[in-house]
This record gives sequence, C-alpha cells and structure tokens, in this order.
Amino acid sequence: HLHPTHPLALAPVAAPPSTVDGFVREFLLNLNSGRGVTLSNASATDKYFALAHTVRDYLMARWLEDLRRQREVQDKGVAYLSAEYLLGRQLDNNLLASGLSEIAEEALAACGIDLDVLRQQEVEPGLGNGGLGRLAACFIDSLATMGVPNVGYGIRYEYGIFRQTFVDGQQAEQPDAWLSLGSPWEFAHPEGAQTIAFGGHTETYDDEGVPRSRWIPAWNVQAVPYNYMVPGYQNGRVNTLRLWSAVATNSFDLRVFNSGDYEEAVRAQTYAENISKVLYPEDSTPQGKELRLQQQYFFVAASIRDVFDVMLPADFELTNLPERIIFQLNDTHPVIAVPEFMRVLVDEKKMDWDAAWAVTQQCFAYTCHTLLPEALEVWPVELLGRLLPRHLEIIYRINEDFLVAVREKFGDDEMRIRDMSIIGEHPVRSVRMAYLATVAGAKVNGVAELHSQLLRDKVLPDFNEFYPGKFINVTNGVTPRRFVRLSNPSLSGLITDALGTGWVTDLERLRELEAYAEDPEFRTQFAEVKAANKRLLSDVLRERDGFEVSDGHMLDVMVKRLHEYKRQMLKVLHIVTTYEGIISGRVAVGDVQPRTFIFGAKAAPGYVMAKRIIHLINAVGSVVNNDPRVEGKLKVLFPPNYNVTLAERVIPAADLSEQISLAGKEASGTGNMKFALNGALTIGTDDGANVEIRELVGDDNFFLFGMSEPEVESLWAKGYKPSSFYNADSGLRRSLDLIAAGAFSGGDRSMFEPIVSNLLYDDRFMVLADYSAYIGAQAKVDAAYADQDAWTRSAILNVARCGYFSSDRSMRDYIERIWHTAPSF
Ligand code: H53
Repeated sequence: HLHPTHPLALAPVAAPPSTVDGFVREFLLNLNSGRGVTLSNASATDKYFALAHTVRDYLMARWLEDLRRQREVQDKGVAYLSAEYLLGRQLDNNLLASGLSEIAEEALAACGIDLDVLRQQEVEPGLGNGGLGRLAACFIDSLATMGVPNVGYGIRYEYGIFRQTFVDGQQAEQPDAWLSLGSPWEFAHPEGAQTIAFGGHTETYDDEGVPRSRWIPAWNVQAVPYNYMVPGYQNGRVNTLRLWSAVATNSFDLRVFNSGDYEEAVRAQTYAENISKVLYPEDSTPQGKELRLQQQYFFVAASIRDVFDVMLPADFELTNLPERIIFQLNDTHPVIAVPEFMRVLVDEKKMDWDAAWAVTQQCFAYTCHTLLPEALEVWPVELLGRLLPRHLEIIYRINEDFLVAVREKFGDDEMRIRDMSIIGEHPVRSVRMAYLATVAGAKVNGVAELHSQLLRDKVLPDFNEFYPGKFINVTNGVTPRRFVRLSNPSLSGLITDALGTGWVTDLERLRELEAYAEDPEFRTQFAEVKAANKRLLSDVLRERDGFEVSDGHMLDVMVKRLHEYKRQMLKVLHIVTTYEGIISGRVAVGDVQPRTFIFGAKAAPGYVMAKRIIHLINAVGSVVNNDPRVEGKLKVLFPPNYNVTLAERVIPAADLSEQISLAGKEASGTGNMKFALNGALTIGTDDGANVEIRELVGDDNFFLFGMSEPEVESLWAKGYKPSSFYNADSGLRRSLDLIAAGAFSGGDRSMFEPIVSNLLYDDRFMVLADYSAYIGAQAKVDAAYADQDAWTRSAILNVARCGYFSSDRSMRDYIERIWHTAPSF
C-alpha cells in the first residue's frame, strides 16, 4: 500500500507530456473513460468535454501544488466576495494560460477535429449582469497571473443571466440553463458543505458568569462548494474560484418527512434550493427581494466559514486575523458579511466585542461601484430582523458605538447624526448597507478618479470628514489576456511582431507602439487587422443572426446594459437625425460616412422604459435597414443576447466606441477600456473612466462632448426644462417628432409616446441637453473618418496609451493601497 506520507501520495501526479502525441493520447483517454465513447462515434459535445478535461488534466498538477503551498505558507490571502462573476467561455482562456493552444489545435487536427467547432460548444457561464461581474472575472485572472494567492467566492447560480431574444422587436427572456449538459470546469465537493442557518430568534445566556447572546435559527440549508480553476497566464499558477450551491439539509427534510407530510418535505427542499437557483437580472437597480438577501447571506456566511475551516489552523490567534486575511466587498451585495464575521468572533469564538470590532475593521475593505442612489442597497429592518435576527442586533450595536463616536467628533448635530446613521428611517426603517460597509471597511474605494472624488465629496462627505484617509481611488481595469490576446489574435500578432510577447503581462509596454504610429507600413498593417476583424464579425453575425455587415462602413458600436443613464436614446436620436437628414434631402447622401450602428444590450425584465427603448432601437433599425434611400449608407444591427462571447467578436472590429452616459452617472465603465485597447476611437462624455482615457490618449484622439459633471449639477440647480432644448434645436425637433408621428411604428403614434414624453417632460438623464453637442461631435467623427490614414494613426495611439487600463495595474493598486499582500511563492 502507498502510505499517505509516501512522496507519490503527497505530490500531485505530473501532467501528461506537452506534446501533440501526449495531447492526443490524453484526449482519446478522456473520450473513452470520461465519456464512454470512441472517437468514431463521439458527438461534438463528447469531444468538447474530452478536450476540456484534457486541458484540466494539464492544469491539475499545478493547481494541486498551489493549493498545497497555500496551506503550507500561511501568507495573507485575499477573499474576494462577489455576488457575480461574468466569466465568459473558459476553454480558450485555459488553453492560452496553459500554453497549449497550438498543441491542442494540432492534436485535434490529427484526430480530424476543428478546434473552432469545439469552442462553439461551450455555453458561457453568465453568472453576472454587466460591468461589476465582468470586473470580478478580470480581477481574479490578474491575481492568478501575478501569483497572488486569492480565492474568489460567489454563488453557483443554476440559471445565469437570461437569454435574450426579440419577438416583434421586443425583448423576451429565456432561462439560461447553462448547466444542462454539465460543466467540465467545476469540481463539486458535497462533503465540504457548510450549514447556513436562517430565521428564528436570539437569546441571552450566562456563559460561566459572562452574559452572552446566541442565535437560535429556525431553518437551514447546505452550501455545497464548487471549485473552478483560475489559471495564471503561462506562469504555472492556478488560483481557485469557489462558488456555493444551495442544497436542502437532510435533517430538515427528515423532520418534515417523519411528520408524514411528504408533499411539504419536497416543498421545503425546493424552497432551500431556490437560494442559488437564479441570478437576479438587475444591474445597478436592486429590487430588494427577500430571496436576494438570502442569497447574499448564504454565500458570505459559507465563505467566512470556509476561511476559518480551510485557511486557518484551529488554534489560530484571532487578534492576528488581519495578518492572514482581507475580505474585499464587491459593492454592497456581500456587506452582510460584516455582522456575520462579528457574530462568529463574538458569539462563537467568544471574543470580546471591542477586540472583535478592531479585527473586523482591518479585515474588510469595500468597493463602491455606483453613484446612483437606487443602486445603494438598503434592507428593511423588518425583513433583516426576520431572516437574520442576531445580525440585526449586531448592526444596531455597531451603529450605536459609531454614533457615539460621531457625537464625540461633531457634537450633538442631530441632523448630521440622522444623515450618518446606518439605520435610515424613511420611507421605512432600513439598514443602509453602504454605510455599514464604510464604517466597517479599512478602506473604501471608488472605481475611477471622478467617481471616487464624487463619492468622497458628494455621496459620503460626512464619512470622509469623519474618517480622513479612508476614501481612495482604484481605477478599474480589464484583463489583456481575454480582451486583447485571445479576442484579437491579429492585433496581438502585430503587437508581438513589433514588441515581443512581454506586453501581455506588462501592458504599459504598449507605449512603445507610439513610434509605430508614425510608420506608414505599420499603419497599413494595423488597418488590415481592423478590416480582417470586421470580416470576422460579419461572418459571426451572418451565422448567428442572418445579418450582413457591409464592407467599407464605419462600425459605430454601443454595447452595454440598457439603462437610461447610459443614454442609448441619445444614440437613437443621432441615428434618426442622420436618417431624417438624408430622406428629407437636407443632407446630401454623399456627405454622410457610410455607417453601421451596432447595439448590444439586455434590459432588466422589470425595467419597462429600458424595454421600450430596445423596442424603439429595433423599430428604427427595421425602417432604416429597409429604406432604399439610405441603402449602403446607414444600417442598424442589434444582435440579441449580447454576452462576453459576442463582446469578444464585436470589440476588435469596432471603429467608434460610444461612451455617452450623463456626466456623473457612470462610475467607471470598463467596455470603454476594452474598445480603446482594441483600437477604436471613443466618442464620450467626461464621465467615469472616460476622463482618464481621454487624458491618456489626448484630445486629438478622443471625441469629447457634452456637459461636465459640475455643469450637469448647475443645470439641475437652475431647473432643467428639456422642452426648451427641444424648442431651440430644429434637428432635435424633427427627430423627436418623427418618432412621435409613428414613422417607426407603422403610423402608430402611441407605441413610443411614453419615450417621447419622458424625454420632453422629465428626461432625468438630460438627453436633450446634450443632444446638440453630441450631433456636433458626430460630425467631427464623420470628418475624421474620411481621412482613413489619420484615423488609423489615432487608433494606434489609443492602443499605445491605454496600457494603464490593464486589470494587472488595478490589482497592483489594491495590493499596495488596500490589501498589503504580495506574491508569496
Ligand atoms: O460596475 C462597473 C462600472 C460601471 C458600474 C458597474 C455596476 C454594476 O455592473 C452593477 C452594480 C453597480 O453598483 C455598478 O455601473 O460603471 O464600470 C465596474 O466597476
């Protein structure tokens, strides 16, 4: 027998040889023993699974080795707590990370298989809504690539973000059953399940002379961990993403079952398992549903327990916790972790309150991703107390101590006390999760310079005064592995030919391309890459949606969640204005640059106005695309179900990136960074990270328009009347009137009337105020595009100057300013 201390039992079995033959053998073995088929009778699904398992096999030894080292070394680790991870497809990323892309391609070819066909088999795990979830995925990629120990914690939703289709131009939602064929990338550990409790009541008791509180919960569920590999880019490192899945507890079932009520037992099971059933499809507009709070507590409670069980020795000195662990709170969604951590320390580990609070304040940091008041979660005290009674007590105690300190510092300023209280009173008594996170966090960061400044000075100024130095900025970033190297192989090849391979992990090296922008030969090659990417996109859209992308068109792209603050309506008005100009004969067709407008956007299913806007975009598209007067000039394409997979095709092909939110509303944006890094020019407002993009690429290579944030503020203060802008601009009048007259609804004047009146009489996001500046900037875009060579030069400079937006840099900033961790081995 192999004794557990035998070297073979301690060390992982070595990976198969990294050769074409070795890969073929491993692949066939996986087909046989994993799928129970031979090559000759394997389906595409079989082959995809066997391939994925083969890649896993290659990564496995490194993963096991990293897990062992992390247990052994006991360095400080980062637990990233995020309700969303928008991962995108895994196969290509993992092939790239393991350095196996070419070997795999050849090995499959030797088996008569086209790797590309197998790529298409993968259903992307859409466990996020938009920017926030994709950011989390970029961050864990960067940490693995930088060799920083990290576990990403989240929820294994059985259904990810809904699949969007259009029925008569209107959004319809289908469930995203991404697990229906199983996932080859996950490792279930039901034996490692944690029990997570809910409900019940609290009581005090005498613990050998010490009065203590405890929670007597009413029901519980099991949190089963599923592990996913997070491989670093060709560095032999593999971190872990651990997502929790809810399963009914046996004891609970049995109790009900023994009472003879079989039906009730099954119902109880369904109730428990609902917790990880579905991702809430609202991006930055939470609905405050009880199930959502259950989800939040479920995953953070399981994660905290996991840290204590797996990371820390049983006799660990708890006051030293800040030297071992930092929990990063990704928005307010995981903030219930704060009272849970306190509960574990005080009630379970019997730590003294003040000592526990001192530890907690060093073990948490909070990232705020928004300025929209409706995105800052609040939970009614009634609901929180019913679901988590002990946590509510703890929150009250935290608040009491906090307000005492506020009084000490600011005096009995009742107004200020009310404003700063973690408990709000209106419209119902509620817990303000962002305040709780701010009080508990060692640091609070915004996600772009402007956002962090507004957070500090406008949203939480009292807190900034109370906690000087707590508020900092860490500008977002995106992973160059997925969003340049993988998604844009032609551009990557061009860059690598010029600079060598190092830029993939050191993106500032793109600076060296500045000199190449002056080289006509390089510009020609760069323009060829863009043209090739457009043809690739064209193929994808033809196959996927039956769309035709015309040659020689400027690709003008707006892809992001549908939200009024992002102002897709401004884009629609530009299209309608251009269209109306041509058909009325006011504008000569020859003076307009041929353009294809591409939209991608999901609307939250309950967000009525957003869904109307989707309907309007499709309606405008079907009129424009079928009008011979603009044929060959204007085209509107709205492929449904925009997701990471489609983004990887669209972004490399884009000429113009639309980043047109009302200034002060988009916290950062990350799509803006991806476009610039792929050589699109931005037309944008001074909002979020646009500000930093423009500063870096220079005004000559960026189309800035619209009000600045202070101008927005002052217009609001003066009293904003959208109708005055309507009256003052004839182009705007004609465009809105055309929509109102039913030009895009077969003469039906009622269909889009709510959109038009909303703009005329409310217009919360000041679309009309920025309209004329936007149209003016678009004229400049047209003129600039006419000089293709100059445009290409600007595009190259965008790539060269945006290395700052690598998520590797963001992670370095978090490490230096917040986490104080380091690559450990
Ligand atoms: O987070 C992105 C930002 C973007 C912001 C987005 C976001 C969500 O996707 C969901 C909730 C939320 O509070 C914020 O809207 O501006 O780039 C990553 O930071």
